[in-house]
Amino acid sequence: MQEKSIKVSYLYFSLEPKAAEMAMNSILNAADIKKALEAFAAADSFDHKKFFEMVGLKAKSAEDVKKAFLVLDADASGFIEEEELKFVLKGFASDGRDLTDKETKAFLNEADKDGDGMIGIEEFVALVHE
Ligand SMILES: [Ca+2]
Ligand SMILES: [Ca+2]
Repeated sequence: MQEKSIKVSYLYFSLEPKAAEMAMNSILNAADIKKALEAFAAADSFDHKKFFEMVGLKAKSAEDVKKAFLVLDADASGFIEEEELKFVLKGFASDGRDLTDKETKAFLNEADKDGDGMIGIEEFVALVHE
């Protein structure tokens, strides 16, 4: 199961590298995304609160945040799983870096309020607007 979700995310981002970026650019400003990705370019520097603020997602309505969630849920399972979270920056821009395991786990722990190991859509909206 775990292996399958890794493969799905990998395929999604390698075959359609621009699909997620294009969808995200319909919600957010590409220049803001670029700036935010540059701010967290160093490994283990990722801060989801500052990132969501910098890309402009925090200021968006719940409806727009849900649209962003659907882009990041690459396999359309209804959840952002740990393996999708690792590639979450590629959902904003195709050249976004992978999160480190440490960043991925910290991000998941912050977002996963019900403790099922995945980020549901309502958990994502709550996290972004936190
Ligand atoms: Ca998913
Ligand atoms: Ca959860």
